[in-house]
Amino acid sequence: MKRSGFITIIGKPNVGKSTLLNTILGEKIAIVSSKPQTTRTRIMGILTKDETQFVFLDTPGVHKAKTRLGDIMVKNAVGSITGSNCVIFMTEAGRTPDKTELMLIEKFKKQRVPTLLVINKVDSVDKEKVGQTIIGYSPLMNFEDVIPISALKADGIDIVLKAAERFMTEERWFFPDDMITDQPERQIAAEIIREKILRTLDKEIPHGTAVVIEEFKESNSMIKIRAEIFCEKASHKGIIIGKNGASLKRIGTYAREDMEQFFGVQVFVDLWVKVKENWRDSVAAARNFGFNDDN
Ligand SMILES: Nc1nc2c(ncn2[C@@H]2O[C@H](COP(=O)(O)OP(=O)(O)OP(=O)(O)O)[C@@H](O)[C@H]2O)c(=O)[nH]1
Ligand SMILES: [Mg+2]
Repeated sequence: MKRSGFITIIGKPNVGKSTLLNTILGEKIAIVSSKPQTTRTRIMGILTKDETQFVFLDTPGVHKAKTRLGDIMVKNAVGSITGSNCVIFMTEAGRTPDKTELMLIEKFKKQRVPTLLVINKVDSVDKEKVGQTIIGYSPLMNFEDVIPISALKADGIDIVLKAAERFMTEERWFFPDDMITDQPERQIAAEIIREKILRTLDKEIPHGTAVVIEEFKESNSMIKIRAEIFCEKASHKGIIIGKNGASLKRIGTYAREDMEQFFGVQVFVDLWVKVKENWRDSVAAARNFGFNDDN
C-alpha cells in the first residue's frame, strides 16, 4: 500500500531549513545563504522512497516582519502548518526559545499537528550546548520526537525521515515518483540568481532585490536566460553593478555555473538591473513579483 503526506519545515530565519530540504533530497532545489530571510516562498520538495512519498514544504523563516513582503512571507510560512501531516520545528543548537518560537509552538498546539523538534547545527557547538538546547525546548510542548542533527553534514537525516514516516498515511501518491519539486524552471533560475546576489552583496541591498526572468529560451541543448534584477534605490543599482560591472559579472558567472549544474546543459545569462522604489512595502508590486498571501 502506498503512503504519503505533507511535512512542513518551519522555524526562525537562518536555522537551516532549506539546507535540510536539499540534504534530504540530495539535490539543491532551495537556495541557501548565511543571511536571514533567504527563502521567500513556500518551496515543495518531494522524496519518493520505497512505498512512501514525503512531500516537504520548506518555508520562509518566521520573524517579526518589517515590510509587507515580510508579512506575506510569514503568513505563507504559518499557513503551511494547516493540512500538514506533521511539522518539523527547526531551531539551532545553542539557542534559547524566544517569543517568535513560542508563538509558533502555540500554533502547533492549537492545530494539534504532530511536531518533531529538530535541533540543527550540532556540528557547530559542543555536546553540552546541544544538551542545554534539548532541555530548553523539550518542555514547551509534547514533541513527538527531539532530534539533534547537522543538515550541513547530513548527520541525523535518516532519523528525521523515520520520525516523519510515522505520520504518512495510506493513500495514493500526489506526484509522479520522479518529480522532486513543483517549482518551474524559470523560478529556479530566478532563485539561483537571487542566491548569488545574497552571497555577493552586503547588508540590506540583497533583501531589497527581486529577480524576474524576462526570457528563458531553450535551443540546441543550451538555455538562454535574460533576467532583470529589481532593487529599491538608484544607489543600490550602482552597487549591484559594481565598478566596471564587476559585481554584476560575478553574480552572473556564479549563477551560470549553478544553473549549468542544475539544468545539465550550457547556459547563457544576461542580467539587467532596474529600480523599483520600496517595492517590498507595496502589495501590488510584491504581487507583480509573484508574492501573494492568498494561500
Ligand atoms: N554549521 C552548520 N551550518 C548550517 C547547518 N545547516 C545550515 N547551516 C548554515 O546556516 C545558514 C542558513 O541556512 P539556510 O538553509 O539558508 O537557513 P534557512 O532556515 O532556510 O533560512 P531562511 O530561508 O532565511 O529562513 C547557511 O549559511 C547554512 O550553510 C548545519 O547543520 N551546520
Ligand atoms: Mg530557507
